[in-house]
Amino acid sequence: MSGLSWHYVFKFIITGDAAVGKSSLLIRLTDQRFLVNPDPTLGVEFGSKLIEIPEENKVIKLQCWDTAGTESFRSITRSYYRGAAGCLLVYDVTSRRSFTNARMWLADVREHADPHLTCILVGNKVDLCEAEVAGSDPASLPPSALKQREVPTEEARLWAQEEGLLFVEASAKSGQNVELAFEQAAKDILQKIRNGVFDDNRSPGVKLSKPADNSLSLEPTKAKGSCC
Ligand SMILES: Nc1nc2c(ncn2[C@@H]2O[C@H](COP(=O)(O)OP(=O)(O)OP(=O)(O)O)[C@@H](O)[C@H]2O)c(=O)[nH]1
Ligand SMILES: [Mg+2]
Repeated sequence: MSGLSWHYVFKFIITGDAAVGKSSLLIRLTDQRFLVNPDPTLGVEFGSKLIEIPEENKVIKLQCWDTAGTESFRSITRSYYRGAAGCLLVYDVTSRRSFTNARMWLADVREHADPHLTCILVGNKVDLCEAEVAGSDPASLPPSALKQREVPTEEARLWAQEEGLLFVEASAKSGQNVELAFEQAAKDILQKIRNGVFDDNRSPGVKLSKPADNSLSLEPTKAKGSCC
């Protein structure tokens, strides 16, 4: 794949309650950084990243719209859902409320985005219950360590299954499973393209990098900068 820029461009949205770590996940993906005190997103922010799917021999350009979780921006952020091929639906594993609200975010996404959109439920901030994730005996942990998690993994996995969502727990802070979350969603979209569910002529969230000579393009299309 030397010299090749990308095979497809996929539009992604990142949604969920305020402060669950949506922007942090995107910054981790694009910049491999973590900010302890990031500014809340005002409306939407944009980030872009090339990811490689070696099993498919494909390079995908992810164009990600990171939306504000704050209610007052809802009408603005909804307008960015249109045509998205992928969605990261994020909750915070230490906040049951953010998990409960994920139902509402999902309903909103389904109403405004492409009906065939691939959605991955991401339980963020697992670093806060690291000892538990590492498989320590819960009885040996201090009460403060156990109190942190409010959403059991299995409960979230079950709900994701019922709703036809992919599922992963991640940490923007440690980087655990962040790239994996985007990769899993991208792989699922590739599968849908193969099955004819997405079509780059009909689906605005999926674009083939079109070459002049009918082989894959070696020239990047004009890069989009950060926005809003
Ligand atoms: N411990 C821990 N903290 C995190 C993680 N991800 C985000 N945070 C923190 O959670 C807070 C909110 O993070 P943001 O990324 O701004 O959350 P957001 O979902 O984009 O919030 P809005 O833009 O307001 O909707 C910040 O203090 C982050 O440092 C994580 O994986 N682990
Ligand atoms: Mg944000």
